[in-house]
Order: sequence, then C-alpha cells, then structure tokens
Amino acid sequence: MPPLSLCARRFVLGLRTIANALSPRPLHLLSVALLLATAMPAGRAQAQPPEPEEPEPFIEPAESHDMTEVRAVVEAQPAKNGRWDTLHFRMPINPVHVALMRNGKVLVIAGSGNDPDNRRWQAAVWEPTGNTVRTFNLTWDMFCNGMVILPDGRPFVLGGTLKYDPFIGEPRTSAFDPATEKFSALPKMSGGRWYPTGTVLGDGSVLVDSGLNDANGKMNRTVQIWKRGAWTAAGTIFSGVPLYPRQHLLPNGKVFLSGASRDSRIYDPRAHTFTTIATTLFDRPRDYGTSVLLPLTPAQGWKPKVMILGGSGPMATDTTELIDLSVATPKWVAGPKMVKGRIHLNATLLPNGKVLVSGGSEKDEDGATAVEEAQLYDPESDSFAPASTMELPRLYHSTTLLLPDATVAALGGNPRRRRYQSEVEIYSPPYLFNADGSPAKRPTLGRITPAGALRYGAPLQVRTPDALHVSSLVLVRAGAVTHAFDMEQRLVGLSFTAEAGVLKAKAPANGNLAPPGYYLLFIVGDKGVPSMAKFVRLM
Ligand SMILES: [Cu+2]
Repeated sequence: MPPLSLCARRFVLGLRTIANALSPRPLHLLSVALLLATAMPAGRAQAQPPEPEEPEPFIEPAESHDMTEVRAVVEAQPAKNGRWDTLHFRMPINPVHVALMRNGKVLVIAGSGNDPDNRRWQAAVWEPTGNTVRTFNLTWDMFCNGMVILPDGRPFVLGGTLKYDPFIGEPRTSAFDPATEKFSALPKMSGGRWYPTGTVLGDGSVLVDSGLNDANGKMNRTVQIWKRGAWTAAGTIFSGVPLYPRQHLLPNGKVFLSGASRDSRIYDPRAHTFTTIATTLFDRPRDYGTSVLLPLTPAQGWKPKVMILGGSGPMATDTTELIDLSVATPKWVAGPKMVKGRIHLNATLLPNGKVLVSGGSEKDEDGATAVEEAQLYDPESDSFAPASTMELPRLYHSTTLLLPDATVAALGGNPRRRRYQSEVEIYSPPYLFNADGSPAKRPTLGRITPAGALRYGAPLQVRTPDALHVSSLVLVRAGAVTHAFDMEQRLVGLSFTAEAGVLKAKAPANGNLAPPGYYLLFIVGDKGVPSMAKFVRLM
C-alpha cells in the first residue's frame, strides 16, 4: 500500500470507524483501497502515462445486511405509475449476472454466488414467458465476471473469481450458445479479471478492461480487444481505474468511461489511448452508481448523451448528471434529483425512450434504507415521475432486464453472503394499462423484411396493421447486467415512413451507432404503447 499523508490517513481512519460501526465485518483490503482512492483523487491521466505505482481500484464488494420482510404493495393507478408484480416463481440460484438471449430466454450466472465455500458453480437458463428454469454446473467460477453478447448472439463471459478474500481474478473466458445451452471455452485473457467491463465495439470486436488479476490480485493493467477469435493487447489502463468501469460505445466509434471515478474519459480503440474529457459535478467517485447511454434518436440526430445516477458511499447520493458528448467540450450538468439517494441501483431503457430507475439503498449495504420507490426518467422533459413501489429490497448484486414484452424483470439482491433475494419482480410500465387499469391495446408487429440478418443502412420493412398510428420504431439491444450496470443496453431509433400496413425504414447506418448483434425491434403506437418485440440481427 502506498504511504499515506497524515491527512489522508486521518480521513481513512475516520471513515473506517464509520464503516465498522455500520458493519460487523472487518474492513478488508479493497475497502481500504476504496477509501484511499476517495481520499486522494487520481490525477488526470493522459495517453499512456508512466505508472510509477500500482493504483488501487475504487469499487469494493459489499455485503452485510439481512433480507427484509415481504410486504404487499397494491398500485392504485397503474396507468400513471405502472405496476410491480412479484412472481410466485423463485430463482433457484443467485442471479448476479443476467443476459437476454436472442431466443428470449435469460442466461443467469451465479458461479459460486458470493459464497466462498460453494464449489458448485452454477448458471441457469430462465424462460420468463413460462417461468421455467434449468440450472446447470459450470467448470469454473464465473462469479463477478464481465459479460457482453457477441454479434452471433452468444453471451461472452470475461473472467470471474479464482479466489475469495482477498479476491483473485480468473483469466478464462467462455461463450454460451443459446441453441445448445452449452458453454465453450475461448482463449484466456492476458491475466485474471475480477470485476472487468466488456464493451462491444462498432466492428463487433470486444473491448475488455479493468479487473483484478490472477498473479497478485492487483489491477490487470492490460486493455485487450477480442477480434476474430483472439485477444490482442490494446493499451494500458490509466491510473486509478475503477473496477467495473461504466463504458458506452459512442457513434464516433470511441468508448466513453463515465465512472465510477470522477474523471470521465474517452478510450480510442484505434490509438489505444485514454483521454480525460470532463469531471463530474459530484465530488466523490459514484461507487456502485449506474450509467446509461440515453436513446440515440433520429429527432436528436443520434447525438449521444450519457446520464449517471446515484452511487457513492457509505451514504448514497440522490443526484444525477448528464453529459452531451456531441459537443466540442463536453461538460457534466446536473440532472434532476432522484426521490432518495441510491447505491446499487439499476437503470433500464424502455422502448418509449424513458429510463426505469429502481432499487438500491440510501445507506450502502443497508436493507433498512432500501429504496423501493421506482422512478421513470423522461429524457425529453429531463424529469422523473413515480414508477410505483417494489415489494422487495434490491441491493448489491441485484439486476434488472428489459424483456421482449416491454416489461422489466428485477432479480436478486445479495448484500449478505450466502443469502440472496430469490423472488423475481416484474415491472409493467404505465404504457401497458388503460386508465381503468385494464391492459392497453398494443400495436401488432407483423413480418419484418428482410427475414434474415439486417445489413447496415439497408432498407427495412415492418408490416403492421397499425402503421398509420406508429410514433416510433426502435431497436433495443439485448441487455447484459451485473453490479448495477448493463454493459450492453442501448436504444437506437430509426426514421421511417408509414403507408397502410407497412413501415419503411433503413437499418442503422453503421456499427458505431448500433454494434452488430441482436436487438429487440419494437414499434410504439401514437398513444405510447409498445408492441411485443421481435429479435432482429444486425450485421
Ligand atoms: Cu460482486
């Protein structure tokens, strides 16, 4: 550990006392690393800076609170607030990682599931429509991996856990075939990665960075790109890189890193360099906050805007920030505040372009301060509206995922080791209800032409009897969520013309706007009601 200045030491010890008062568990090395990083903000990293000292990551794993009692919540105005329903079905494994596959089923990965003594590493395929689930064993521990979905539709698992306490990262990777429901090993990365982030780039290659290595449990400093079946080195990570960095591919082909650290950076996949472009308004790292690339729409010229929400610790912030990345000198500006501070929250893009913000707690790891009020962020009005109330706390290791029927599944929550929230909740947004609470009539999505893969810029036709009453046609990339962040989520709107029975559009112009892979195609009616989605493959 680097030597501390007296001031930093006092700061660390002060926080340590607070943290110990909150938690019976002794603070371990990563917590101290977090506090250090908080106490001493990292300098602005330039391209490939010399690295005199191993920087320590910002985010610590969190666990230590009890599940709370289930209580009934009845939503009186579903057409206004939407509605949460708790399924009778329970998830048989800890759903730390979830990915929506091209067949509508969900890959759920627990690995050891936050239990150091559990050597039975598991995953599952969950079918949300019938609520069937099939669990199976894994040959290595995929707990705390990074996961994206390859352009061919296979979830791609990057690293995981080799050892607990202190955590050592796993260098292995594996791809899951949705058809055969089997994993196959792919080449190892440059070293272990525990808490890495993967980002699919415009050409379908995959960037991976961050994560603790398998040599000494320190940061894996190599940035790598997966291309044509092999890993290549793609630069060196900057000093003070957070674990699970929040990353988004921008329409210019570069990658924006929005947190958790205060300095926001751009990674150039060609030059392999990081450049700091902005600093958050919030004066600490937003640990376990989340980040969303807001909808890329034709009305906005597909200009990229990113929103960051909540995070920090031990007390969470209720603040949000927005950045317009289409301007020459991007700057964070304050967004509306959330109803309460949230750490370990989730944010999910809906087909109508709004963002469902749910879960988390005001105090880190504390179920008693769980924020069960969900909210909908509207990028057009830049404001939040209530989105009813969840029944259960959703803290550390909870996930949310947009499903093809335009509802959102909320799973898990596991701040205390060996226990997790097994109940699954489904959010039905207001658009699914009439004023009297009955189901809204949805536009009918008919045949999509071409039937096979959709090429960039190519004509696209969507049959629908509701063609003259459609307000938007959107592609929503199938999500892959863990640790309060969806590494895949992205909504790309398409401009179209409507004739009786058919919408005529063009596929997104290129892979930087919408990286190759599988998307949910929705049409949204003029009253805001989305159709059921169909998967399309973009390439
Ligand atoms: Cu974790």
